Amino acid sequence: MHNEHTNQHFQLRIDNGEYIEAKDYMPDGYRKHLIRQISQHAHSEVIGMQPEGNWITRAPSLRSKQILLAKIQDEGGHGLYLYSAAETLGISRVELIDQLHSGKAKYSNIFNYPALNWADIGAIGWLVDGAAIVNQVSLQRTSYGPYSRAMVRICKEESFHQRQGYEIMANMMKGTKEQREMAQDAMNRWWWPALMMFGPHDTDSPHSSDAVKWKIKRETNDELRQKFIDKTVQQAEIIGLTIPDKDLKFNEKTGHYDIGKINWDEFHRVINGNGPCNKQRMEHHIKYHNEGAWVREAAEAYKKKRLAKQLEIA
Ligand code: BYC
Repeated sequence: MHNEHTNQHFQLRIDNGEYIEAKDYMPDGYRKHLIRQISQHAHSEVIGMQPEGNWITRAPSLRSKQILLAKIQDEGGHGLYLYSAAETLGISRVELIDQLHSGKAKYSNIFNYPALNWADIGAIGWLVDGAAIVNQVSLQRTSYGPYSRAMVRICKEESFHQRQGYEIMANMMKGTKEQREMAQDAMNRWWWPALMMFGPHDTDSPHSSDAVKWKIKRETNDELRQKFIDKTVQQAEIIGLTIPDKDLKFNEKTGHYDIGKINWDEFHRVINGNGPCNKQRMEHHIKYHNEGAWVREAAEAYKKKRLAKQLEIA
């Protein structure tokens, strides 16, 4: 009875557009959904550093190297804001990383594809960050305060990332025949996985109905995917790239672009551990996590020492 009453009050607060803070009452399901989503988002930011990190030493100019470095550093920072937001819900960083390493926690499908050449760095910035920002702009108004505030900061940096990628693609499309072919090839490989980033169709998305009721999601997977498609088709046209979808068509009635069928078998294969790079991504993360153990131990020892000193002074 007591819980029913508090759940009703919680829902009223959500319906009134209030933000929920860490110490406020929240139903278990709300807390669990947030821990799952925020931690998966954090893991995606950090794992997402790998395909791009591979190209820092091979960037074609000092300018592009500096920009790529800054972008990848931002992503590490986004991971930190998000891990911190997840920790406010009562889970530790150690548990979150364990869930990643054991395969219990997912990360975005997109980072299980390889970045084969410089055009892929353009496609990642333009399409992957472009898809991410459409989702994240919407999440700025998510109902959990710490997640929402992390998103506001992340979005400011993310829009620069999208432009970094679009600039690379636009420059390649102004280049030689080979460069234009490279850009189109990257577009062909990244387009469909980028559309999958928004998750399954609304009718097949088990978590969506609670997420919408609790205003964790302010727009659904399909609504956000459509926004991304409408925006990106026009950007592709401007620089002369072709969207690799023979069924793509502007629908006069709806005012949106219709697309062909997404390969959901591929999506499920990839998010369940069997994409082209899943094994490599996880091995890399585990290796460097283990090699960094001494840094965590040193930080912990320093914290204890400072605490002891403070107690001594007090
Ligand atoms: N990849 O019921 P659904 C970035 C899973 S990184 C993998 O719709 P939900 C960047 C889903 O987890 C951007 N798994 O779930 C970084 C669930 O499985 P579980 C990352 C996916 O949570 C570096 C199942 O499918 N952005 O910006 O309501 C460089 C059913 O799905 C995916 C975020 O994480 C996927 N794409 O909705 C460049 C945004 N989609 O957990 C860029 C925050 C679905 O039951 N997250 N699944 O085992 C969200 O908005 C939501 O979690 C999603 C999915 C829309 C992704």
